Amino acid sequence: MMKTYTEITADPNAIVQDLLHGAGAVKITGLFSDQQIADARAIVMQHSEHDSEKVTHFQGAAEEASRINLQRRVWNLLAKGEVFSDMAAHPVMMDILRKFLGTEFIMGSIAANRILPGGPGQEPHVDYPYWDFHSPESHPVGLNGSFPMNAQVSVILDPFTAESGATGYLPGSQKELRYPTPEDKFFDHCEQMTGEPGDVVLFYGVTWHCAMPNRSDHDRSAILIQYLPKWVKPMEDMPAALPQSFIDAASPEIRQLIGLNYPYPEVLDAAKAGNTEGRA
Ligand SMILES: O=C(O)CCC(=O)C(=O)O
Ligand SMILES: [Fe+2]
Repeated sequence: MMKTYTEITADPNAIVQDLLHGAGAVKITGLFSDQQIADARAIVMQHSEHDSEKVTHFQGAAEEASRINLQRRVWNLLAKGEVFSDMAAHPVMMDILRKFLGTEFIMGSIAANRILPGGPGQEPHVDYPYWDFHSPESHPVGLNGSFPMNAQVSVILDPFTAESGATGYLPGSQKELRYPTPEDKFFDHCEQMTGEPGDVVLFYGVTWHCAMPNRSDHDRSAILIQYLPKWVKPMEDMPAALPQSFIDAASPEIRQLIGLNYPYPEVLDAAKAGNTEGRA
């Protein structure tokens, strides 16, 4: 069972322990105002009303393919409203993530997942950069979950209930880095990350999880933010997708998050002698 923290009680060290050795997920309340949630939700709804062809993933069984247009993504949210920069760089989250992923961590993606009434759930999975861990041989030998290369944040925009398809997850499954198999009977054992609009769930992405089917009569949207250590290749190419005016005006935190502080890969032949501070 995941623990709940408030903005005031959030102790980064305790949360890091919960992510690594406890349930693998925590809920934090009180980070966002009703206005911020309403703004974010309106933008997500507007951008997903007629645009269901965007890439999505973990789409579930073939028989659900006909309903896949009921699960909709909105990518590159930093470009779509200032509220998403406030969400990405919330100081309470930044503090926890510095402890979990190292002080110079980055953001790999900020997108919305909207599941309309009747929309299908996903297959249980682990998240990027482990999401092809069904082929462990494509990763370095001995890789395990003892140190994190991912943290996931869901900012909940609609009531997340058992009925509406709150994210399902198996507490403790982050302790062994592997994909769930049919024998694990994920759906018999999973709990759900239920919450109210404005609640935040922070989880370690090697925890088995998936969106569940939306059997309610209302939309079920969340902002999904992926954070990574500085040296993991991000999933969304944010510097390429954002206008130059956004980059010029970005705060130090947003510059860090979109990867502008970490120079590699770099053409080192062209690097100026005076520029080599910190390199071997
Ligand atoms: O929307 C959700 O509940 C979870 C989505 C998810 O896990 C994913 O797309 O990787
Ligand atoms: Fe996921």
